[in-house]
Amino acid sequence: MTLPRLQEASRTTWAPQVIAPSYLRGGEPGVLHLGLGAFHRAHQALVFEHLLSAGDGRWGIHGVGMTRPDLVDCLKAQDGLYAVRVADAQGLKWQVCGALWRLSVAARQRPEVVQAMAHPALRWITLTVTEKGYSPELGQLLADGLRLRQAAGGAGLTVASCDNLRGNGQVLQALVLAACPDEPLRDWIATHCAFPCSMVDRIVPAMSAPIREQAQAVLGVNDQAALGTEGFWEWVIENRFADPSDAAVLQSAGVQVTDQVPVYEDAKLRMLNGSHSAMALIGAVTGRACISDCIEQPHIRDFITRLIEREVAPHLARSDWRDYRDALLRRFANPHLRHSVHQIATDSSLKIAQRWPPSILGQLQRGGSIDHHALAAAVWLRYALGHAEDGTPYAIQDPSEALLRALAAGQQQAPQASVQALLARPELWGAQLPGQSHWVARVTHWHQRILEAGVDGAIRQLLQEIA
Ligand code: CS2
Repeated sequence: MTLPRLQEASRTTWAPQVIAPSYLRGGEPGVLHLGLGAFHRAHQALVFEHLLSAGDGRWGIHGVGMTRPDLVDCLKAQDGLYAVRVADAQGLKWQVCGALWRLSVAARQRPEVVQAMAHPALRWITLTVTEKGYSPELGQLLADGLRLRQAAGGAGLTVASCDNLRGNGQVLQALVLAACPDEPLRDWIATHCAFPCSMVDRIVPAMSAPIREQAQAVLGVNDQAALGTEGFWEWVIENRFADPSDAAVLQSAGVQVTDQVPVYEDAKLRMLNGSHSAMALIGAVTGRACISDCIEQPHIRDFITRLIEREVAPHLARSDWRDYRDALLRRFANPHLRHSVHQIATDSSLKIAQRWPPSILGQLQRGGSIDHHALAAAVWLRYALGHAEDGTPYAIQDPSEALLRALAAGQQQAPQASVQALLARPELWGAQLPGQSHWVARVTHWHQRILEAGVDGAIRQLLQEIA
């Protein structure tokens, strides 16, 4: 039997336990979102959905896919609707999100996206374009839109980067200002627009066939854009808005508005994302498919716990980091998520510099252990060979794939030279870490252990040897 597609027209057939939009959808969106990946749809879109459901119609989203038309076409065929399964030890629920009111693809409809930035109803632009999206082209797209808005005499906008980059608001503002050719536009942006920094947190695996099948079974309709996520979410945003009254509105939906974003950002990037990158590489090389498959191994759990406690936490200002750690270990173990290690290992060359070096540098400065991060870095070199320890090949999806493969190729014959070549690259590690001899020595040490005993063997040795 072919089921009807998830659409407004099939509403009457949705299963009754599904949480559905209860407000009138449509009209002019107040938010333009760039980067329509799974994360946005299961995080901010649901915050805006909450506000829309509470009767504030200013938060409808014009969702813009940056390059891939397939997802946008799929969502268009579903009137912008998609289901989200929220599942963890606290329970399981399904929600259909109605916040996407309009859809475009930037690569296909650039003029439409630029025009949208000038519409009087627009109040916010949000972005989840991933680490590699912060290109001059992105700056130009925003600068072109803001120029049109300025020319039309429009009000300023809040432009919020929500990617896993340190100081993401400042990074974005600098990119936009660099793309503005003239002083008056730069002045207008500086005076009227706000670029708050944000820390966003929710584990949202990429779309998958099992979730689509479950959506079909539970909802009774065919949803090709269904997503799974966890109950936990945090959005901590800097108190810097084009319209200051937005602070209270966001707070009413559970968003934390603060001047302390770096405190949360550092903890999240180094504890969650830093552990994620380490486990992703370990899992890929040892043939474990998901983060939960890694963390359920006692030696990996101990390794990650110690990495956080010994090498990350001493450099954090987030005073409740222990609670965050406990929550994280539970979140990693969530059996519903099936969060693929290869998804997280994607673009490691851009992610790791945000996630590991601040802890390593902090530890070097205070003379503390760097062995957990050193072992993780050694696993990265092993990962770059492109096959697991049992010989199964995997794809390396990374803009630096060729470089990584070249650095990794000689590691059996000339291990020390390979480690040194990997660690010498400032584009992978930032400016300060390359050349730190103790760091090079420890990565060389753990790399040798990996060659001799495999990744699991090396982790067990570390746990035994470093009390
Ligand atoms: C992950 C993040 O793919 C990755 O690099 O570390 O997407 C992570 O799941 C989120 O930042 C959680 O908030």
